Amino acid sequence: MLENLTQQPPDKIIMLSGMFRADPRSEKIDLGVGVYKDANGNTPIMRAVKKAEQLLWDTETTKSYTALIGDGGFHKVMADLVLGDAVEAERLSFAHAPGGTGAIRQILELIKVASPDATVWMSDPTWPNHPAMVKGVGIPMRTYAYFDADTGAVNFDGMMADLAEAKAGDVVILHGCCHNPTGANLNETQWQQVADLLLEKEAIPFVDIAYQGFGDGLQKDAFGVRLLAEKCPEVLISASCSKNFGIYRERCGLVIAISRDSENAGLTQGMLSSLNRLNFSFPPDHGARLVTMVLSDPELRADWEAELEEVRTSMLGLRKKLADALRDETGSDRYGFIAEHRGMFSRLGLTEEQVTKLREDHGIYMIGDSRFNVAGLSEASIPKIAKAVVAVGG
Ligand code: PLP
Ligand code: TYF
Repeated sequence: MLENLTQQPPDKIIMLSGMFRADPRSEKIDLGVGVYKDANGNTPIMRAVKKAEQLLWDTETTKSYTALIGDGGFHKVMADLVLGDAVEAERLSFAHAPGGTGAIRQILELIKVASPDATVWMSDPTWPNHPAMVKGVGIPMRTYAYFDADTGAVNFDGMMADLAEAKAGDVVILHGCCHNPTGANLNETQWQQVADLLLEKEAIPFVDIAYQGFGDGLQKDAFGVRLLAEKCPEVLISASCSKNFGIYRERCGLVIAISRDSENAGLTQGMLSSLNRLNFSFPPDHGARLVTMVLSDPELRADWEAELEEVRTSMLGLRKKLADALRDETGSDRYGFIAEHRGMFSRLGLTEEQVTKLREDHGIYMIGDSRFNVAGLSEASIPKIAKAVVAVGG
């Protein structure tokens, strides 16, 4: 049987991490996979998360199962974090899933059963797991224009023109903030226009929010998702706790579905519960427990918010320093967009060959589309990176 299997395309981001680890050069620089790193290159456990973990060790009395959809306390704190008071609680349903990726998968399966004829739209470009998973679930997909490589900004006219072709019942994936891979984001007016267009077309927004707090701050990063929640009768949301709580390997993500009314929310809740049971029964609890403790305890929450703010501002500082260094090296402002972008990523706009040269000749690792992880930069490496970019012709 197993000899019938065919070779599957690798995840290019994960493959690059393997190549980096295997590189013996001590001066190598990892700007690949989207994991936060501090000034020493470590991915720390956040202070409040560590304290919650210690508290949990002292107070946890059972490891018995939770519920198929995870713990209600976790749903509540996360709904509050992501949505604030944008929508009545009775219209919400939830499913805790293994990571934001797991939440995306569950949403796609929900779409497949609820609306077999729907097309799922995604930005061009987007996180490679979006098309891979949509294809894997067997849903037709289309892309909408998103990025203007010449200016480094959102190609908003192109986006609106493409989305105008969405049919009633189609689902449109939007990055809640900190677009991966481009770092270019919608402004508040543009979010309004997208919301109005989706309402007019009766298309359903699916907001993937994986970096809340990494862009302009916890509240501002939720502007788009909250606006859609206020305006649209149905919204699907996948929220990841991997980055903003630094609990990547705990696999903590959440489906939040907004239905038209409480009756539909009950139906949605039933299906989400069933989908969890069919795929993995109970979700992993540890990460969700930590998130719930941090968000419920005023002291832990304040410390978490403070540390998240340190992370956010340090990435903004690194963006500015790289943009400045590239301006000095090139004598032009063509990399100025790096300081304007938000989140963990931007694309330098290099060719695949130039990216390969950066890796082979300079030990600088970034994704083939020239996406780099801002948190992988450091004060020490920025001048070297700027010189190398110019040396490869960037
Ligand atoms: N969505 C986007 C756009 C991402 O970049 C990521 C990656 O971190 C995720 C979702 C989900 O990540 P995880 O499954 O680690 O929570
Ligand atoms: O884009 C990134 O680098 C992060 C991490 O299959 C990631 O979102 C990368 C690949 C993957 C899962 C997570």
